[in-house]
Amino acid sequence: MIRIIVFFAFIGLATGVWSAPIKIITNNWSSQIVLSHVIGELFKKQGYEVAYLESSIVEQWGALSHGVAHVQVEVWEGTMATEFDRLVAAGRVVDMGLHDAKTREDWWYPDYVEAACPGLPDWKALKKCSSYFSQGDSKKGVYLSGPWEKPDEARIRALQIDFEVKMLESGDQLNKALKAAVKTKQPILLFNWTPNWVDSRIKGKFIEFPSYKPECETNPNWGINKKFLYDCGNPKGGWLKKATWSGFAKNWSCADTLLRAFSLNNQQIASAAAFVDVDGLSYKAAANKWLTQYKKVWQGWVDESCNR
Ligand code: TMO
Repeated sequence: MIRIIVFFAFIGLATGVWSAPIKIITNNWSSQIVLSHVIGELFKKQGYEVAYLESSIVEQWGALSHGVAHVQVEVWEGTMATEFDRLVAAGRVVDMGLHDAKTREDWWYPDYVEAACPGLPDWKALKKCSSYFSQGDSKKGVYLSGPWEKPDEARIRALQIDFEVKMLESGDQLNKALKAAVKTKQPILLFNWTPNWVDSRIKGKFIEFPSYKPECETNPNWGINKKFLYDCGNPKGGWLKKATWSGFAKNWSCADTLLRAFSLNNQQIASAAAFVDVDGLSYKAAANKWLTQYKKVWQGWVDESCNR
């Protein structure tokens, strides 16, 4: 019996089949989850075992730093740069390079609201028409955020606009709120990002806050409010990167090479989101559809000597 176990253990080691699974982080918006499954399927083609670990973007950094999780396919500048840069500098997390995509994450509205709030997309228009975005008895405007934005309350305070934040739990909840509002042309101001399914489906704009500078978040004296931080928007034309645990390359070298080559443009990421948020596919089915549609793209990343 022991001999048989030792024999199979040896086969397992020799083929890599029994090595530890690569743990891929899944967050709470569609493109990230679909693309996690896309890279997972490609790792499997290399003979690796794959597991998925659901995490918030706050908690993922601890998991990546300690090797509890190993891969993050979408690190967005607007919401994640601070922690990412700090951990890369400390050698805890590896910067696996850029996607081609240029990103933006910020307050956003569908174009029909402009009729009731002249001056948009300039943020100063929000000073005059906050009540248009109110709900119930309150006169305060309501801004719907997801669980990722920078401190919105701090921005509201610094820019002195009469808004309150209603935080939803996921991209899916934001999508539902947006789709419902658009159907009946209700006022809505919410967190959105690009690339996303919204890009090709709903005409709208980001609010133009004062331009982002890193000092806006570190030096209260910077910007139009001399007392408070966050008197600016998120970056425009932001970067999108991939990240791994520091031990990744040593343990899974073919996967490391593949992930470095994995680079998507805006359209490729937006369609990953649309397969779920517009077409209603499951994340897994969306990943399979994506792999079929973009076969030429991903075949270019695959080192044939790594495939089994
Ligand atoms: C992190 N996100 C893409 C939802 O802004």
